[in-house]
Amino acid sequence: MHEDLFNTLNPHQKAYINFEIPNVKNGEYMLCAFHLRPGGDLNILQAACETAAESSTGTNFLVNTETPFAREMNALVYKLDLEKSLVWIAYPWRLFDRGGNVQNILTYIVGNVLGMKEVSAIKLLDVWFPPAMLEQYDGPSYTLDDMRKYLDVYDRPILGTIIKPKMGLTSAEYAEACYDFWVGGGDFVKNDEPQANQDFCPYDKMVKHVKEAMDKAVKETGHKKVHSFNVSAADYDTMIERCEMIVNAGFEKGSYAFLIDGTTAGWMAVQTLRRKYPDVFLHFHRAGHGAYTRPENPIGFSVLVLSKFARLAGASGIHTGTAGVGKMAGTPTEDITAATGILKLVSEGHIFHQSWSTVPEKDLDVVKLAQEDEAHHVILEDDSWRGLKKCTPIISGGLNPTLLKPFIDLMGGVDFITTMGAGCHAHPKGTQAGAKALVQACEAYQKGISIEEYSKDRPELAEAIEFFTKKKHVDNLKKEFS
Ligand code: CAP
Ligand code: MG
Ligand code: MG
Ligand code: MG
Repeated sequence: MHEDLFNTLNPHQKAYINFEIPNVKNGEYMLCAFHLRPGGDLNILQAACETAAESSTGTNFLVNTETPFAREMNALVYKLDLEKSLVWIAYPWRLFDRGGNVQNILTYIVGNVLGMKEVSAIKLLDVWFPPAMLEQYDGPSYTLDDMRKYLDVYDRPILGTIIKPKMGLTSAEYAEACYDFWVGGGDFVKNDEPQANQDFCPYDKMVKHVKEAMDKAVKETGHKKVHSFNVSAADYDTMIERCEMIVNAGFEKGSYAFLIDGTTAGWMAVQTLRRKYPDVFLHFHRAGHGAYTRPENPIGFSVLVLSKFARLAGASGIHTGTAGVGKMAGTPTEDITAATGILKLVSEGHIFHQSWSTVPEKDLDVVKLAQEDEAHHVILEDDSWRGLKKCTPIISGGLNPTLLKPFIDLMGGVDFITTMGAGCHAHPKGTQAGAKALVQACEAYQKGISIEEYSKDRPELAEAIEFFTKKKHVDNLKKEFS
């Protein structure tokens, strides 16, 4: 197969290819599928082998220090689709740092190779983990199922907001906005991704005021509430200090989550939080991911790949995008594939069929597990040894109550957290009304009634429809005439 291309390979490149691996899914290999275009005067197979070399044991020349064992650790190009410019590479996962380290894997497969001259385009589209490898990684601990239990919220998305303006409120003003959202009926409030210890909103004061606001809202509504605190920081000690401040502020277990800016704070921060606080919802915000994932970006990796590694690392949830419904670039193919890929126990990726069970797929147990999972039954609560728990899609970015049903219809389910910033705080009658409009939009969905119909005697929803539809109309007009 591809004889003509194979004959162009030099001995160095030939050490990183094998179209005859008897069974790539024998458990030895983590599999990657790249969209790849060659650089310089290389052909795609030469570029693919150079990529396999640089992303495993090699460099740009065959070195005299190579040993027969080292050669066994070579990543291997094992499949090629010339038409689509796709390349499949198998990585002996013995290459990776033991002890379940995710940053080490990414340093290999989307490290130097993204900067190599031998490629002009390289995007990791999908990755496949063998069951035996999954055993070595933490996976999520505290999940959406635990949050549902704490909030007593089932059969609908968790309704959340991000406090806006993104920055600039004092801690008291910030907490006031939390209170307004919670008494308006919202479940979940997150810090925005840059919230930290700014002089006008000191961290300790923000935590204290949020606790007061939450206590007040729980008392008045009779419902539990959750706040996701951004614990990203300059260093490990400061991050832990922020976590401990929250843990010791008197919050009930389950009423707080830790948010981490995973792209800018790094995978070590993500895994540190997962290991130090397994009983806290670990909220992965992905600000900065666009540099790698935007659909039009030829170099980087897909939203699905980012999200799969977040599940492997043990994030309880990660933002997976609004599939183009909201303000961020994204498509159903990208964002819904990512969302279902990390939520379910067995799912179809862009290239690979992935089971997150550590029981071999042929085992009837997995089939039963997957069916239970589809039925949204809690199956890995006590017996997570059988697989990696669900990682929650967090759906945010330009959403508002009128867009809830359109997204649910795209997602094909309600097992996610949605956070609407402007979608609540830009409501003409303010945050509480914004929250009420979101709750009403969700009620309408659950009752199978259109929001227009349902808003007839619900002014908050009616005003949201009027305001956000008009705004969208104005935006479209601007686009037309710009
Ligand atoms: C949403 C948001 C989130 C985005 C990130 C923002 O605010 O707070 O950071 O959701 O995008 O700052 O844009 P709005 P993604 O609801 O006001 O847009 O979820 O795609 O990672
Ligand atoms: Mg396990
Ligand atoms: Mg934000
Ligand atoms: Mg069970």
